Amino acid sequence: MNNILPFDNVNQGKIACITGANAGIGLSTAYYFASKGYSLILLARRKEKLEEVAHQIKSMYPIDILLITLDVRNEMEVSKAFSSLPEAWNKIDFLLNNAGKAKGFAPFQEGNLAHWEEMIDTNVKGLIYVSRAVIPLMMNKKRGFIINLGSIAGKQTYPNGNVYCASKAAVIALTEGMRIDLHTHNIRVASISPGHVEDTEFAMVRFDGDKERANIYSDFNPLTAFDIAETIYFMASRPNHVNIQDVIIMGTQQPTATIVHRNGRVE
Ligand code: 8X3
Repeated sequence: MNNILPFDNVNQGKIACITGANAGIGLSTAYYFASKGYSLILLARRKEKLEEVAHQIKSMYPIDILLITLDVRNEMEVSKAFSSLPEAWNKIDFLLNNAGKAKGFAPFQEGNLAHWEEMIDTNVKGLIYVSRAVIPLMMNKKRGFIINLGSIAGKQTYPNGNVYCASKAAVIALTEGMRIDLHTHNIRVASISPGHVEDTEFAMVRFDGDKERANIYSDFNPLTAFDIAETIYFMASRPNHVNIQDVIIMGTQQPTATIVHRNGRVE
């Protein structure tokens, strides 16, 4: 799933922190930033998988990696992890708030409360907890860049998307709020909102492991996690006076959240 990039040490000494680093866009971004010489702080819930990810990345790129196993929904764990970072790791340059999920796809009147709590706790509250813990470190450094993973769902509400769409609309609002409050601290804040992205766990999680329902990418050419990682790196690698604030990125066959031209894998 990850295009192999040659190593370039252009960001030596810089630290990028990525949440939800075990899969999909987070994983692809971890590889991408590693290839560009960043040291990585990788956060995820599954310890063994995270260790395997770090092992694979290190086998390809000579960078340092710090692993933090936690659930971003746990505010105590999040604040403890960031307030007790080793000295060598507490000057974070870049944060990708990627941890997030969709659970369920039903009309609001039939929605599952547990699914809603899980999405709000992860997509909104988790992002708030991590940002609140990382921002003071960036303020100490008088520099930083935060990219929040939005979604086309946060820009265009679609049928059955209800609470997921609301959670991603909140990500966009939080991005704007953080940007307004942090610009005087020389901290850039931006969001990226993709449409359909394959080679992620998104559809399988949304449809609770139902492979048939999750088979939503085979009859058109969606974005890949690599496409998003590449764009995130482009945003992050602009000069410090440039902030690409808000990116909507869609596959060519998907002009809106609800329209997909399912006429095969057009290149
Ligand atoms: C993922 C994209 O359109 O399935 O957030 O909501 S979509």
